[in-house]
Amino acid sequence: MENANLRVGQGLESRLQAVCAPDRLKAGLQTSFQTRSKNSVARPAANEQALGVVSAAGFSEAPLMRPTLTLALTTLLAGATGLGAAARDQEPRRPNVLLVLADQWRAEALSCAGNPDVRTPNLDRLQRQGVQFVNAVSGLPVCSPMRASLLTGQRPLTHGVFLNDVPLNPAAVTLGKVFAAAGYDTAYIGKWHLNGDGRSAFIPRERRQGFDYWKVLECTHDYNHSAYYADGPEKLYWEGYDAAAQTRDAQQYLRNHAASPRPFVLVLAWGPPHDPYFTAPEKYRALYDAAQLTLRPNVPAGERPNARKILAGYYSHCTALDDCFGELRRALQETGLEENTVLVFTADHGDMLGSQGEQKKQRPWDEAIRVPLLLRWPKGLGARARQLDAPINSEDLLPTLLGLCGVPIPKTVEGLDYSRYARGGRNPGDGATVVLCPSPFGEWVRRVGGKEYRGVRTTRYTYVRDLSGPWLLYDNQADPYQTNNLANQPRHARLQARLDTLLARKLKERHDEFLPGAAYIKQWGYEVDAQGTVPYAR
Ligand SMILES: [Ca+2]
Repeated sequence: MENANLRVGQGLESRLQAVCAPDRLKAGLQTSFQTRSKNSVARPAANEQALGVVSAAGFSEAPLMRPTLTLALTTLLAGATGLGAAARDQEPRRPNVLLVLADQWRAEALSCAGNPDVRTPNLDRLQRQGVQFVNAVSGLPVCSPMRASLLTGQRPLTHGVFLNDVPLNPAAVTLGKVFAAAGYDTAYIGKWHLNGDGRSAFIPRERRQGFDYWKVLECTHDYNHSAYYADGPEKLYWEGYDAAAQTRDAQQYLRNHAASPRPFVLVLAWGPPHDPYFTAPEKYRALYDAAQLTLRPNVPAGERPNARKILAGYYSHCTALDDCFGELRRALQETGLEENTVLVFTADHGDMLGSQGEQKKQRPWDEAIRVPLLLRWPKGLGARARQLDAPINSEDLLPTLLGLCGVPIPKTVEGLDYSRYARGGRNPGDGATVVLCPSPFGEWVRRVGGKEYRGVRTTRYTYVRDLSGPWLLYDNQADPYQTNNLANQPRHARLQARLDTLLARKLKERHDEFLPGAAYIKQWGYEVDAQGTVPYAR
C-alpha cells in the first residue's frame, strides 16, 4: 500500500472542478470511457490498471478491455454510424434490461419469502414466474458502496466507495457506459448517491456514468416533496409520493421505446422503504395495524413495541412500491416489451428493524445483508418459478446482466457472471461470498457498536471476524434468526477453523489485508469527521 498512489487530499470543491473541467465534456456514446485527468478522483494503482479507457474515436488506449469487447464495441459503433438496418436485423435482438432498485428492502419482507404480514402481490407474482436468488447478499450493506458495486461490478475496496457520500470515479467503467457502448439506450430515474457532492446538487452529464435519459437526485428521503434534476440545473419536483411519480415516468419511457430499434437499459431507483417509515400514502398506512404484526423472534423484548410500530410503516412503503411494480409490469405487457426484457427487482441492502436489538444496516446479520433478487426474462429464462441458492453479491449483478444480454464483460469487472447459472447451468461460485465493513460510519459509528469486519456468508453459515478475532458464527439452517452465536465455542472449533480458512483464502485472493478503517480513509484521502463519516452540508 504505497501512499504515493493514494489520494485524494483535495477538498470537494477542487475534486469537482477537476471532474467538471471542459475537456472532460464529450458528447454522445463515447462519453463512456473517458481517460482520467490527473486531478480527477483517484484510486489505488491496482485499480488504475484495471480501469478501461476508451478514446472518443474508438477504443483501448491500454489493454484494458477484452478484445472481444473491443470488437463488439466497434461493430456496434459501425452500426450506429449507418451500417444499415438490414444487417442489424439479422442479429438476434438483445434483451432490454429494466432494473428496479429499492432502498433498504430486506429479503424477508416479501410474502413470497414467507413473511406472514407484508402484502406484496405483484412481487410474489414475479417470484412465481421467474428466478429467485434466495441468498442474494449486499456485501457492504449500505447505500453508496452497494450502488458503486452494482454499476462497476467491482468490490468496494477496488472502486473505493466504502463510505456514503464519496464520489464514484467519473471515469469508472460502469453499467451505463458498457451497455451504451453495446448499442443500448440508457436511462436512470430516481436515487443515485454516487456523486459525492452533497445530496441535492445538480449532477452534470459527465458525472452520470453513461446514462443518457436522466431524472435523478443524489439522495432524499422526503418522499412527498422530492426533487430531481434532468439535463439542466433547474430543480424539479416529483408530484406526490416520489416512487409513484418515478414509476409513471418509467412507464412513459417504456411506451416511448416500445417501437425503438435499439434495446434499452432502464434503472428505476426508489427511495423507500428506507426510513422515514411513516410517510407512505395514507391508503397503504391504513393496511397495517402495528399491534397485529408478527415480529422476528430475534427482536429483544424491550424493542418489540417500537419494532412493531416501525414495521407497520416499513410495510406500508413496501406495499406502495409493490403497487408501483405492478404498474410497471402492466406497462411492460401493454407495450409488448415483456417477452424480451430482463426485469430485475432488488435492493441496495436490508434493514435490521429491531432484530438483534439493532436498527438500519451496515451490520453483518441477515436482516441487513440479505436482499430480494427476483429476475424474469421470458424469452431467455422461461417463465417457470425457480429458486437458486448461490450467494450472489452486489458486484455480481453487472456481469450477470451483461452475460444474460450477450454483452462482453469488461476486464475491470471483479464479480461473477451468474447468467449461465440463471439459465440452469453450473454455479460459477463456491457457495460463499464476502461481507465487510472497511470503516464504520454514519448510522453505525463506533459509539453504537460500529466496527471493522470481514466475513463470509455461505448458503448455510455466517462467519465474521472483527479486528480482534472471530466474532460471529451462525448455522443459518439450524438457527435462521441467528440467535445462537457459535463463535469461539470449543464444540464448534472445527467448523470455525474451516470457515476461517475459507475467509482467509477469499481475502487473500482479493488482496484484502483487513486493516483498521483509518488506513483506508487515509489511502483514499477521504475527509471524515471525528466519527469517520463524510459530512454533507446540503
Ligand atoms: Ca440505501
